[in-house]
Amino acid sequence: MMNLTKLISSASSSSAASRSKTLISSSSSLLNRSFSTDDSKVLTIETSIPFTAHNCEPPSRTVETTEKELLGFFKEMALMRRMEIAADSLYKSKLIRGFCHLYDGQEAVAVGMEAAITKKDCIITAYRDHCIFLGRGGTLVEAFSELMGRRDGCSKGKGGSMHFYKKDSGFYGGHGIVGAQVPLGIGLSFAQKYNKDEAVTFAMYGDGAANQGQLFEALNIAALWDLPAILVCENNHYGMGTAEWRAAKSPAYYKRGDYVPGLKVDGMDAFAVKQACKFAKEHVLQKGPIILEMDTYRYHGHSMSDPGSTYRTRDEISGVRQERDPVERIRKLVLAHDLATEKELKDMEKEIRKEVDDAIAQAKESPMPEPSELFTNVYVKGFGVESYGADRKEVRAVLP
Ligand SMILES: Cc1ncc(C[n+]2csc(CCOP(=O)(O)OP(=O)(O)O)c2C)c(N)n1
Ligand SMILES: [Mg+2]
Repeated sequence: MMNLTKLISSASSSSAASRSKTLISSSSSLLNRSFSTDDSKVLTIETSIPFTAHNCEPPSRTVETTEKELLGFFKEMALMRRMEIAADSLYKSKLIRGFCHLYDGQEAVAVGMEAAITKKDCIITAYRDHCIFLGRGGTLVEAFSELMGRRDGCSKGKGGSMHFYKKDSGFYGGHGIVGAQVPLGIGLSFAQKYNKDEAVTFAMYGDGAANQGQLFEALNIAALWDLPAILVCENNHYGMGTAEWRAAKSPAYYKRGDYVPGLKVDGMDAFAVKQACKFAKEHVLQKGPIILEMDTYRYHGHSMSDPGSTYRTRDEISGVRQERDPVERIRKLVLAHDLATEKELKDMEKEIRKEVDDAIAQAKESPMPEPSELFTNVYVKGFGVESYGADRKEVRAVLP
């Protein structure tokens, strides 16, 4: 069993209450009780713990933000949380079928990363992809339609939970083969460098995938050619039901690139994630790849078929919720800066709930894809793909 105290306290050196005191270094505007926050008003926030660096100088713990961004973080993360909880219910009522991997607990990674980059930068991830898609500007209706296999889904209802895409804002999926998205991400970063885009790629993978050979092969090429690639290891401490210590000789994933620099980040602190991603983007554009290990946690089981409580204790899960929850962390900051009252935040959550329910209702109206759609989006159009029989002599079909 994972070391419970270590997991819970790894990112909280002090209690939540005393922590929020040290976090606030700007004067909070007592008068600003409405949501008409000032976009230009700069606040400075201290990250929960310092960054731990490998082969590089770590960035500062002091992060700049604005009132608008802080409140925006709360809204985005609460929306993601609600979307995942609703997906859980839809799965249980059999409106979502097949695989479904939820992201609740890990929201700070998606939100913090997005805050540091632009849509010219690319993201590619594994199957735990719903919230990354939302972060890239995908809509709730597209997300729920995809989950329920409907035509209005972001992959036309043909991808499902594991294969969300939004290419027009640099999101390249949504991949089911563990680790396989990392070499693809390195390919994206190669294209960015080749085309002189001045943009970077975030290739995300889990602690389980971190032990795969293809990751190191791709990293070698990325380092050799100084590609603008950021490898983001979302360390939620389990690969399915296997705790990291049972799978990895060294679970210090930020150091696993050896000659490639790395940074360990509190992945439950959206501002630490933002700071790390900003730092990483500047780094890779000049010096080639870096690894960011995000220390995070998933509340749900691995997928909907895993209750998530056989290989870890309930105390461990509730301990992380109480001490490190990413949404609660932001709520405390909003309150400490007096940007909203507790009631106003609760009302915002009610609104979010309604927004999610409305999106589900709309997604349910979306029809299933036509059967002819089975043959589209499989191969690139115009390549004249032909299908042969087993004898390979007779052409049986020419795919559209
Ligand atoms: C090549 C390959 N091997 C095994 C699997 C089955 N599998 C799916 S998810 C998973 C665990 C991966 O864990 P991790 O990388 O930590 O990601 P997390 O689910 O925690 O986000 C495994 C073994 C797979 N999909 N692909
Ligand atoms: Mg994992």
